Amino acid sequence: MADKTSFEMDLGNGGEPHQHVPLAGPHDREGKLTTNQGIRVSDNQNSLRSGARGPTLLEDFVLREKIFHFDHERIPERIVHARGSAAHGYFEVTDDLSDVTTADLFQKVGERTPVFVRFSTVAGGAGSVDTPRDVRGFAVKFYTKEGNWDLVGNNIPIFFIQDAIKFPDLVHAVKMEADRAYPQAGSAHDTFWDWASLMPETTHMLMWAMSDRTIPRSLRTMQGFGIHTFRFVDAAGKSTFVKFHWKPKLGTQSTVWDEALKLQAADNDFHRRDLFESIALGNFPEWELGVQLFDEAFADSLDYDVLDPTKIIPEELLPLRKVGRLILDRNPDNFFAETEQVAYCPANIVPGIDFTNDPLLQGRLFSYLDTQKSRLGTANFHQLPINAPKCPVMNFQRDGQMQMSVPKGRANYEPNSLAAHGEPGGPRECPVTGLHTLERQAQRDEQGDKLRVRAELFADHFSQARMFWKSQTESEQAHIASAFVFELSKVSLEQVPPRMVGNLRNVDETLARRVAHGLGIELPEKSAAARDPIDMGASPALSIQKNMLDTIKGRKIGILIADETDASALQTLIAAIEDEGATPFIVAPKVGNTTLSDNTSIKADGQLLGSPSPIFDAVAVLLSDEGCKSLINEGAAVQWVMDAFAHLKAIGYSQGSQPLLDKAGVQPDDGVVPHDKGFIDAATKRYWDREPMVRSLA
Ligand code: HDE
Repeated sequence: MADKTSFEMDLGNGGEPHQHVPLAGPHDREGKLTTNQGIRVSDNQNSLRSGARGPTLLEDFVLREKIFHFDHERIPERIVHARGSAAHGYFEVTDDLSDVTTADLFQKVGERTPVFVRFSTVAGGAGSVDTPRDVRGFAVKFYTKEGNWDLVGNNIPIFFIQDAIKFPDLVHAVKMEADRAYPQAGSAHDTFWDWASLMPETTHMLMWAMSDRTIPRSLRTMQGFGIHTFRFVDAAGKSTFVKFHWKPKLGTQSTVWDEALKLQAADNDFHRRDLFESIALGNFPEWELGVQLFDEAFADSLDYDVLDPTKIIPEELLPLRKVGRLILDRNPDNFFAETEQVAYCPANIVPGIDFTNDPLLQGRLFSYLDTQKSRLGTANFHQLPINAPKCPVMNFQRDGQMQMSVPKGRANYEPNSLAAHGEPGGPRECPVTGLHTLERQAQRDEQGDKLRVRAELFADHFSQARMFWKSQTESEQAHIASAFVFELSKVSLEQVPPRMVGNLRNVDETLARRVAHGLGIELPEKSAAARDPIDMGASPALSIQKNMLDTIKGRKIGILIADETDASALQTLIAAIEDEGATPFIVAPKVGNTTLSDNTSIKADGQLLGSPSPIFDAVAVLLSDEGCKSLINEGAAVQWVMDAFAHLKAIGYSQGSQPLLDKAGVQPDDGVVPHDKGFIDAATKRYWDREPMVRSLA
């Protein structure tokens, strides 16, 4: 017999001798490798062949089963929102909503409901990068005692389109182009802007998409929104309109565009890693749930339609009622089984919640079941552990591919009288406690002839886009104008940029002029507006910068060291960062060992080349004179400091580091401080005023 491989003795066989295997009972099987039929495998290193150099035998069912299963490991990725990261956690009520809804999860302060939350980009494939300019999905599955409720939202409170019939066009236009299959994951290309510029209803969303909202710093620092107007229903059947808002505990934080671009090289998994690591470290991401509640009379008093998903209700006009908090405290055990197989569906509601006639929502109610069947392959996808409700499920649905439950008896129909014969008769409907669709009289425009039309106020495409623009700081406005310039500069269809700028003239003349100037084109004719915009004033709540929290909690601070870095300065800085609930991350030229000033040595968390400064929220450069000399001609070190400055981050420095700062072009400002004089305070902010020094914006 030929020799076995050298690793057979210690790999994969659980240390079991290869010969004289006794017949084992179940208790002997612990830790033993088996086939999917439960047969213990004797050799996981060699396939069965006829002679050491002979052909592999068809009868090797161990090999065949292993490869067969492997061949089918992938499932179709989501057509949109393919790239996602998720976590488990809970929702806790802080102010009960029993005055407006019977929804069980909102009845008692302190009540906790388990959740599974999946964040995603929209356009890119499952393996695409985490930081393109894109809307982020924010999907929450509440496993309530009354069944699953899915609030499948985004990090922006409105959407591109008003009617579901336009969704396939939007997605085709934004995803990689049909013939060339690029670009992956980004909207800066011909077909997206060709389509968007022909669809004035997208304008409000385009303003948000070109703002820093679409380049979030972390999934933990994004807002979330239910977008559509939903309804709460109370015990008397009275309905209250509701809009859902998630606000991150750490405040909303974004990147600057150059930083987002560089993150694509620095760490493709930047957001996924950040979420996973934060939870693993016990820095649990947290959001507050706020609701906007209103009635039909309030809705009728507005100049826009609450059924139009391209409109918001400003918080200043209708403040949020804070009702609960969402905490993510557990990473998935298995990415595929949970994050990939989770199936959200906006049609999953529980008693006490109901839909409205928002035409986009109505289309979504139809779509998601359909997509889950094609993605997960069977109508029984709800039985997968991540999708299964945590309350009893009983009905007469039977069979289908991959049926996991084994129902007993003959009762697979209803009505039946089997119980009269002593047989189980199965479950029965619940006229009182079951979910009732709200019975209500049709309101304005809710009934009539069958028509393919939109309600009148949907034709206002620009008022809220203007309100959004007005609500931003100067720096945010410059980012928006520059994002339009960046994206439209990538468009090769000559007719498109002028058409888009023509639309922007309806939003704001200065914005349009700045974009035209940035593109180097003449200011085009203003496009005709389907309905004249009205002036809505500003809503400061829409600005990220005006609402930033000055904290470093949950942030990551990079510290660049080299041989001879001052040991006590390093220890003091690390302690100060940790005291504030942030994470220090030591970067050095060599990851293994750096010898500090007191001859002790320290292991770095990352090597310089593999840990560029875009991955940090603020940085400190702690070099001695000698250490600085050793790095002054190192491109990665110069770039490290240069990027931190250009990305408007705080820089703490030791005296010895000054030559490196000088070479990187760092100019003194409030954010550039000695490492031991106010660095922690400085690190709570970004330095927007610095921006004109480092790049020209539109
Ligand atoms: Fe989705 N959307 N969508 N969508 N959507 C999907 O369902 C669809 C829309 C959103 O993490 C798909 O399971 C239609 C708005 C999120 O698994 C699909 C329309 C909003 C996720 C689908 C919309 C969303 C999806 C693809 C227009 C914000 C990811 C895979 C009528 C409120 C959920 C899947 C996750 C996923 C259809 C519009 C949010 C194809 C037809 C508006 C967060 O069913």
